[in-house]
Parts: sequence; structure tokens; C-alpha cells
Amino acid sequence: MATSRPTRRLYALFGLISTLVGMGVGHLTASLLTPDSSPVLAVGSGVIDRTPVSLKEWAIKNFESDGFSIGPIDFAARNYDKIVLVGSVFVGVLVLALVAGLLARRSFALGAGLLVVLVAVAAGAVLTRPIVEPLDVVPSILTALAGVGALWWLQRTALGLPLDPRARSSVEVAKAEGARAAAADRTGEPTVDRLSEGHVDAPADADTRPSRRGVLVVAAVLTASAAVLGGAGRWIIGLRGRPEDIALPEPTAGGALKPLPEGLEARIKGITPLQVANGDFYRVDTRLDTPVVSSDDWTLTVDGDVENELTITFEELLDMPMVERDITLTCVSNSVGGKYVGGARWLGVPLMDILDKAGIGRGADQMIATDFDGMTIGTPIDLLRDGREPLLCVGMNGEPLPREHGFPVRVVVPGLYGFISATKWVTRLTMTTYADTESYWTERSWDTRAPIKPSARIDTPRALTTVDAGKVNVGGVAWAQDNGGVMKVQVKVDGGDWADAQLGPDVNNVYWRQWFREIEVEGGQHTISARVVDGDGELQTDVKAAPFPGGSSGIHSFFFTAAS
Ligand SMILES: Nc1nc2c(c(=O)[nH]1)N[C@H]1C(S)=C(S)[C@@H](COP(=O)(O)O)O[C@H]1N2
Ligand SMILES: [Mo]
Repeated sequence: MATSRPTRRLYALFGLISTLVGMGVGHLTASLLTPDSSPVLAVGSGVIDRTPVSLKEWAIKNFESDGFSIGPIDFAARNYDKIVLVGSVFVGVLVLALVAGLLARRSFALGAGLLVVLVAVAAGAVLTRPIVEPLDVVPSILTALAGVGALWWLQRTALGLPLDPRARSSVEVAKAEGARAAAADRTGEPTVDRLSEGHVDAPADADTRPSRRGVLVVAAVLTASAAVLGGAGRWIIGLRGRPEDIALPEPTAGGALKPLPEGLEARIKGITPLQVANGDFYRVDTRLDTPVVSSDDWTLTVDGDVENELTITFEELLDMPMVERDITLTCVSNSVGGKYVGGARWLGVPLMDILDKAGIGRGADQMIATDFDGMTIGTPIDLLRDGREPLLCVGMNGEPLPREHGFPVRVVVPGLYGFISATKWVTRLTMTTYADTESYWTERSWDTRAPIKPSARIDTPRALTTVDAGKVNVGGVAWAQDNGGVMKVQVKVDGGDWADAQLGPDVNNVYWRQWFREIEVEGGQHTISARVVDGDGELQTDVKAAPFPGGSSGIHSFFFTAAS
């Protein structure tokens, strides 16, 4: 009396459920240890690290967005590219999970083997991060055990077999019970209740056929557990990531700034605010999660080619002279007209104060900044020294750095793209040479010397939208942090001449400048363009360049429609 073999579809589902259970268990365990040891996060980050520049650029360009939400999850104007990259990998993993289920139908060992291989790849991603601790392997191991265990449970239930392979199957048990009952019948012994229910006499398969309901119950229990475990992991990671309540020091005498003047956003609808709120500030980094670095544990070490290696604590840093500076950060991945740029007020210690204390060796030409997780960013030392005033920041717009933006300490260097300067969660500054040391992005062939290119962005009207014909305010922001600031912004409508825009408040040369110009348009389609003239009177280039390898260039220009 053969038990009917569950269908392929059911087995594919088993593979999927087992994989989700494994992920849930691994993620929850990692949330209790270090989130970075989560196989799920590690695979995601591994993919980001290994994605070819061209694909990443394509993703960044095509999946840039103002922010949107899916159900309860908000996606701000950031990380959307990552969601697409990682989402595709996730789908790939789930397809492999289905395959593992199908394989298990042929042989349990095969299906379980594929699950283990999948986890091994994830473990590889966990263990090849720059900084690894022995315990980091635990979530991967538990992922594999939970995944294989779930698959086993599902399969055994579906086949009506006991979970313990040494135990007799329910088929055998039933047979034996049947035999015993029959014997009891003959001897007139009192029989077990089951007999009176007719179990023994019923066709054998009614008793021993795997219960469909049993399978569904196990599947439902496991799926729910996967969701609960994964959700608990997320929740714990979130709890651990709550902002720390630290008191920011006041800027030292002479280091404080007056409040910013009112920006053009108060008058011209659609222009980016002069100062971008922390919650709206663009975020670009290689991470999927939000790193949680505690200020108590934080230290900064200055080493490499220095006269005196030194290490300071967060408290010691807060006791050093603090200055406030308005600086506009820009990402090298920003395409012309893109969103990866933002102005904020930073509070920090002048970086050269610390480097001078350590005494940079004569031979050093590169500062390698390392973050808490071993990610590295290299900055040319001559550019740190040319008077641009790099900062080791602890505050952003009057608040401690948000975790997304580098809590407790990050570097900010005016005029240089973030990928060669603005190290978040920084813990080490090593004086070295370009000949000796590579950093994360230069290993991926991005430039080593990358001053921010001057650019103007049109914020309003928005590309491809329709506005009322007649008077239209064209406005936006422009920047030239490494070129003496913004002297002029010019606007061109259709085939007309370039005309000067009115400029917003002049904050400083390393800050962006808002601008607008009122134009008059008839109904129909129009092209608008904007360009910037830098502090040296130099007109920005109109030569188009992609972000890779040293920043985009060209003129921001697009269509809009005026309706009459
Ligand atoms: N540790 C770390 N710091 C980092 C990065 C990163 O991936 N890891 N990305 C850099 C890049 S490319 C940019 S543009 C800026 C962005 O800073 P923001 O996210 O605060 O806007 O951070 C820089 N600092
Ligand atoms: Mo960047």
C-alpha cells in the first residue's frame, strides 16, 4: 500500500517555505548578534559590492525617485537602486528555493544539498566582509539547520512518515496496531478504543495516507514562523538602531555661524530648500541596513605614516574645538539634474587639528579613512591641506548625526565628491600612499582625485510636466564648491539666448546657491536649460559625461508643456 507522492507543486512550495524559515531564523539570530552577520543582508551587500559599475549606474539612473511607498514601507529618495538590485537577487534565490523543493521530491539529500549550497554562498558573503568575527558564522549555520529541518518536517509530514527516521512509520505502526487488535479480537482481550471506531477495518490507505490537513498545518505554521522570525529580526535591528541621546557641544567661540537667511523656497514653489532637513537628505552608501555604532565604543585611531599614532574617544573628540560650517555634499554618482546633492550645516572638529597632532609623514600622499566595518575611502592629502577645511563631524543641522549619515562621526570635505572624502561611521585614518593602498571605489576603477564639477539643476517646473501658459518661474540650485562658488546661473528657453537668473542668498563658496527666473511661455512644448558660471567666471562645460569615473557633466535640459 504505497503512500501517494505529493505533487511537484507541493514540493516546490516546501522548498520556498524552508528557505523563508531559514532566512527568518538567520536574520533573527543576526539581529541579536551583529546585523551584518545576517545571511540575507550579507548576500544583498555582497551583490552591491560586486555589481559592475555600469549596471549600478544604470540602476541609479533609472531607479532614482522622489520617494514612494509600498504598503507600510517608505522608500525615500534614496537606495531605490539598491532595492531593485537586491530585489532581483531575492527573486533569484526564491526561484532556487523552488528548485530545491523539486529536487527534494527525487531525493531529500539533493534538495537539502541545494539549500546548504545557497546558505554556503551567503556564509561566504558574511565571511568575506572586511571585518569578521568568529560568531558571525552562527546565523548562517542556523539558517542552514532551520532550512533543512523545515524541509524535512514538511516532507515527512507529506509522506506520513515520523520525523525521527529511526522511529517506525505511521504505516508500520498502523499495521502493527492492526495486527495487535486483530489478535486481541481473537483472544477476547479488551480492545483499544480505536477498534470500535473501525480504524482497523477501514481500507488501509484511509489511515496511513498522509493527511492533507497535516501538511497544510505544518506549512502554515512554518510560513507564519518565518514571517514572525524575520519580522522580529527587523524589529530588533530597528530597536538597536534608535538614535542615541547625546548632548552636542556648542561650537567654540569664533566657530559658530549665524542662522541661515530665508531661502528662495519661501517665495518660489518647487525650489529645493536652502538647507535640506536631515530626514530628506540624500543617502548614498554601500550598505543595506543602517549601521549602529555606539558612541561609547567609538574610537578614532590615526595611524600609518605618522609621527605619533593616536587614538581618541568620542568624549575626547567632543572636548576639542568645534566649528559649524555650511557645506553642500555631492555624490559622484549624481547624474546631471540628479538628486544626490544636499546642503546642510555641519558641526565638527577641523580635521587638520587632529592630523597635525599625529604629524603626517613626508612620504604620505593619501589618507585612507576606514569605517567601523572596514569599508575604505581614500582622500588626496594635498587636497586636505590646501585650505579647504575638512571636518570630522558630529552634528548635522543642529542634531547629532543621524545613523544613516554616519553616527557618531563622519568626515566632510568641502569641494570633493563624497566617495573620496565623506566617510561615515569613520573609525580610522591611515596616512599612506596611492602606490601602496587602494580603497573601495578605486578598486572599482573610480577616480582617485575627484573635485566636484560645477552644475546647475532645474527643480521647477519639473521635466515632462504640464504647467499653465504665461508667466512661469524656472528655478533650482547650482553649485561650484571647488571652483570658488556660484557667480551666475543662466537660463535658456527654447532657441532663445542665455539669460541671467536671480540668485538666492550667498551662504559661502562651498554651499549651493538657489536661483530662479521668471519666463513667459505660450501654450505648447518647451525646452528649458540651465548652466552655472563659477566663482572664477568660468562657464561650466556643456560636454556630457557619465558619473563614472569622476562625476557627470553637461547641461541640465528638458521639455515641459505649457497649457493655454
Ligand atoms: N562608510 C561609508 N561612508 C561613505 C559611503 C559609504 O558607502 N560608506 N559613501 C560615500 C558617498 S559615495 C557619499 S556621496 C557620501 C554620502 O553621504 P550621505 O549619505 O550622508 O549623503 O557618503 C560617503 N561616505
Ligand atoms: Mo557618492
